[in-house]
Parts: sequence; structure tokens; C-alpha cells
Amino acid sequence: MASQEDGTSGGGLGTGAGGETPQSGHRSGFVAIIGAPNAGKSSLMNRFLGQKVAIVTKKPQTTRHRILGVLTWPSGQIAFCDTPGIHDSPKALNREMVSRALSALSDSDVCLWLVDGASRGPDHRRALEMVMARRDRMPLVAAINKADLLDPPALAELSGQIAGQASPDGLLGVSAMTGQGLRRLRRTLAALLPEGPPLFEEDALTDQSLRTIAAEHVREAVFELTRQEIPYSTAVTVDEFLEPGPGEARPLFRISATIHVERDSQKRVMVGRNGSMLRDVGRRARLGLEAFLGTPVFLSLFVRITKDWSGDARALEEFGYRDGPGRPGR
Ligand SMILES: Nc1nc2c(ncn2[C@@H]2O[C@H](COP(=O)(O)OP(=O)(O)O)[C@@H](O)[C@H]2O)c(=O)[nH]1
Ligand SMILES: [Mg+2]
Repeated sequence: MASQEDGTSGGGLGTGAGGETPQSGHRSGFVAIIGAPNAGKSSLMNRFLGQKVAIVTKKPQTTRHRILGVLTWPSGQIAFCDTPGIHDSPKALNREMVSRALSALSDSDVCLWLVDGASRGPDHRRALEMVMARRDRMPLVAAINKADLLDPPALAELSGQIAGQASPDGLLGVSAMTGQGLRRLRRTLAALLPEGPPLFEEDALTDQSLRTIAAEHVREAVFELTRQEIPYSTAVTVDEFLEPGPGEARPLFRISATIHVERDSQKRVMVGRNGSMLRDVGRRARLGLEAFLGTPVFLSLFVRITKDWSGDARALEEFGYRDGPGRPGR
């Protein structure tokens, strides 16, 4: 995936402000991307970064963590927080996801409300409520995504509606898929950020560890290849993550991961006939990871039943979806 932005950089995992004095007029800060499930929040962040940092699927509620993606250009730096979609659900995992999105919002300088240009249901209204509850505390930019699917009159009508409902400081149509409007969006966001030096080193890309990214690629493959409740009943943990040794003639990442499901019937689906589903998931995840890492990967996958984990506070904590007493916030 190519970046739309020239003069941007991304690559390593370093964080921490650089020591040099920035040129005056440099702006930097945190932008939380808030919106309904499936609005395209993860796609937008990936498109800005020119790298797939956050997994993307056609199914809602794919993103469970808050994920930081850093975009750096000569006169500015935006640390985007991609967040789980705002939605209503009684399940512990879902409530945890929404609370993460809202905490990312309170830690940010600007709220970027991403509206799904192609569909607006109850989750759209819920997201609007959340955004409006914080409207007087921070600048708001509303971006109508999937503009590639809208004709100009439809986009104009929707823009009018959003302007009336939220009076945002910036309002524009974008497409995370084609890159349309992203330069303008970057300019609009940057103008609302405080002046100051970069917050992260210029080659910083994300705060996610390679281990987490590996687990997320497996989860993405599960979301893409399984149906109904299976994706939502799946968590992935990485048991072993060995980076290539310094002198290896053919560098190779060796990764083994466990796919946790909630019930025996789900395990049967996840493994598939003669292991075919697990093989397909493994192959897809491996190809994605190889593209991300630029290095061959040896990936072993296991399936385990962790009974009803998505409603269990201890399991959520163990899988990294909930901050326990001993876990630092993420
Ligand atoms: N046509 C079109 N589809 C998009 C666009 N942005 C995202 N999508 C699709 O919308 C779906 C949800 O995207 P995702 O980034 O996972 O949404 P999230 O749940 O808000 O993070 C995926 O199938 C994307 O390919 C866009 O600008 N145009
Ligand atoms: Mg997402």
C-alpha cells in the first residue's frame, strides 16, 4: 500500500522526542480516530502511514486495542490513535473496547470523527453522542469516509447534516481506500494541534510490539476466513517470537501462536477438516506478516479452548484486552 503523503517517514519502533530544536511553526500532538464500527478507522490510519499497522476486515468490531500510529513530515507530527468502534453491547469484551476508545479520546488533542459515508445506523448516532459529550473540551474534525462510494450531491447532503449536528472545526469528505482528501485532512488536523517539537522520533511508526502485530495478523486471518460468531469468539496469544539471529544466512522469524476459542464446536471449525482451516489461516497470516516484516516467517499455530473467555475479566486481562491491577495502561 503506497502512502499518499510525500515527505513522510515511518519504519522503526523507536519512541521518545528527538533532541534537536524544531523549526518554529512545527506542530505535533495526538489525534483520536473515533467512529462507528466499520467506518474505516483502521484503514485510514494505515493509509496515512503507508503501512498496515492495524488490521482491517469487512466485519465490524475487528479492532480491540487502541493502536498508535505516528505520521511524521517536515513541519508536523500526528500520533493517531486508532480505536475500537463505538457501539452498544452488554458483553464484557465489547464494553472494554468502547471504554478504550473513549479513554483514547480523553488523552488526545483533537478528535477526528470518522463517519461511514456508506451506512449510518444506531452506532453512528451513538458515536455522535460520544463526540458531542466532549465537544467543548477539544477541537473536532469530522471526516466523511468512503467518499469514493458517494456522488457529490449525496456527499454535500451528508456534510450539511453533520455540520448542523456537530458544528465541527473541520469537515471534509475522504476515502481511506483511494487516498482522496487525505492531504487536506492532514492539513486540517495539523492546524488544530499545538505548536511544539515532535513527540516521537521521526522513524517511529507504532507503539505496538512486533509480537502484538503478529497476533493481530493471525486474528485478521481468522476474521477473514471464518464466519458467524467464530471471529468474535477468538483471541490470539503469541507463545514464542524469535527474531532472526545476527549471522543467519537466511534470516527467518520463528513465531508460534495460540488461537483461543470458547467452545469445542468452535475449535472444530477453527481446525477444519484435516486441519484445512488452520492451514489456510496460517498461510494468510504468514503472508501478511512477511509483507510487514520484509522477511520470511515460520509460523506455527495451535487452537485451544479457553471457556467463555470473552465474558471473563481474568482471561481478558491475560489476553491484553483489559488493564488488570498489575498491567500498565496501554
Ligand atoms: N469503498 C471504501 N471502503 C472502505 C474505505 N475505507 C474502509 N473501507 C472498507 O470498510 C471496511 C471496514 O474498514 P476498517 O478499517 O476495518 O474499519 P474500522 O472498523 O472503522 O476500523 C473494510 O472492508 C474496508 O476495506 C473507503 O474509503 N472506501
Ligand atoms: Mg478498526
